[in-house]
Amino acid sequence: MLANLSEKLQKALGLFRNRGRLSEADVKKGLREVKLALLEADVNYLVVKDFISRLEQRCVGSDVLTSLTPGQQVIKIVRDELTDLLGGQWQSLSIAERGLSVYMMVGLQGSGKTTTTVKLAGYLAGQGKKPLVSSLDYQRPGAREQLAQFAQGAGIDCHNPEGEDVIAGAKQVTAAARAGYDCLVLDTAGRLHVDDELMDELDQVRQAVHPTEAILVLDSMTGQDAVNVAEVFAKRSLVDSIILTKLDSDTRGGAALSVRSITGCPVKFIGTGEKQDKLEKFHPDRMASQILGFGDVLTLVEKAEASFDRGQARELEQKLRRQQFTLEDFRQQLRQFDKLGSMEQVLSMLPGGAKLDGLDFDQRELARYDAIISSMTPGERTNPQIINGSRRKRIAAGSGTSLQQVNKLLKQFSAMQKMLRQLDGKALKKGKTPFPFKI
Ligand SMILES: Nc1nc2c(ncn2[C@@H]2O[C@H](COP(=O)(O)OP(=O)(O)OP(=O)(O)O)[C@@H](O)[C@H]2O)c(=O)[nH]1
Ligand SMILES: [Mg+2]
Repeated sequence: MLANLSEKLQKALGLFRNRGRLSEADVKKGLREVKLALLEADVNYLVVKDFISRLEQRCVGSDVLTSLTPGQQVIKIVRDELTDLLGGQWQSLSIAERGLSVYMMVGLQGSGKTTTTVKLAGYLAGQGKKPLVSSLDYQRPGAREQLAQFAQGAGIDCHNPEGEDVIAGAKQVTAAARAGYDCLVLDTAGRLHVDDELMDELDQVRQAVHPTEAILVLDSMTGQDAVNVAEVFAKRSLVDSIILTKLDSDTRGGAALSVRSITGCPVKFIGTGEKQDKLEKFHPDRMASQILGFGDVLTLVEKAEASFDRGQARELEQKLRRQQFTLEDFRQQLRQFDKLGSMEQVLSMLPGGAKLDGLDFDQRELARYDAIISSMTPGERTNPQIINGSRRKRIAAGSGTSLQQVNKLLKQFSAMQKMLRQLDGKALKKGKTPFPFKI
């Protein structure tokens, strides 16, 4: 996610890392690189200007440069400010105090409203709610039928209104939802561009149904345009919160970084794929960590907790922190993968994981890996360097694989360990961590 921006920012922050002393000029130089990275990512100019000037004020400030670890302090400040820019804390969906909660999805054509309507209903169902979805898209032929089909595929109830009047339809479905559901997600029509007709229609629907939350669905790939659209919707008071879609695509990231600051509305979820389960909560702090290359160990641990028992999850967390991830742990992970997600997803959440792209793990090889590791002795699993030529042959024969396959596994595992060690190798030996905060 946001790989390009992340790479550039990490490079800029590299100017601060492992530096014993920093002058004011060094800080300015580093922050200039940060600024360029943000502008290239299509982050709104005013947002960048403001962000950099806050950073400058805090970094050049009195006690940072004279501290023992100025580089680390600067990196910590960048992370804190980026978290703030993205909105601080994750904000959950508002829920009606009494009766039906209504979520009205608005946005331009093709932004992902219909897809996200069903995803959000799926999320609500996962929270123990009983959601209904309904389409008020009278604009595009077949739009209502499309929602009905998506909903059916996801096992979500759908009730589309009769007739051809949007407002009457909105009232009709709200009444229907009150009868047997606790939340209603309303899909609406999109337009190619923001126009008054669309705004007026949405205004009327809003007044007719009094949504608990009007949610603007924004295509993050449209960058600065998405932010302009959001600004117009926010000015017309047509939006309470935002969902950014298509963050899995090759987006430069400008919308993700600017939209909160420009509209004042929180981003609550992100869409990370076309499929129904690709809706994630937007945690500003974790996103900032991931962008700056500190990984998202928290999300990984949460996922692990959801699929393993708590004890195992804590153990994994400890091992990742202490960098004692052995082949034995690797094998246990392989066995949990069905529940945990793909290797690629797991790697992408480890610090520096995005850089492992070239390693090319093949999901279909996982069973073979399991067999190979099972043919090793416990000593070999904790200490793979003892696996010499004859041991490799024995392992290949024992697991019914080839020498090349054993070599490939060992090579991949060693690259993974090296990456984990590189995290803070030298500094760890000296007994201190290079991170200004715990991962
Ligand atoms: N990669 C990716 N594609 C997405 C995501 N969300 C939606 N899409 C795709 O974007 C396209 C448009 O999505 P729709 O849900 O139909 O968008 P819409 O806003 O309802 O469009 P209109 O009804 O025409 O206004 C579809 O091909 C979706 O599969 C996402 O998070 N990631
Ligand atoms: Mg639609």
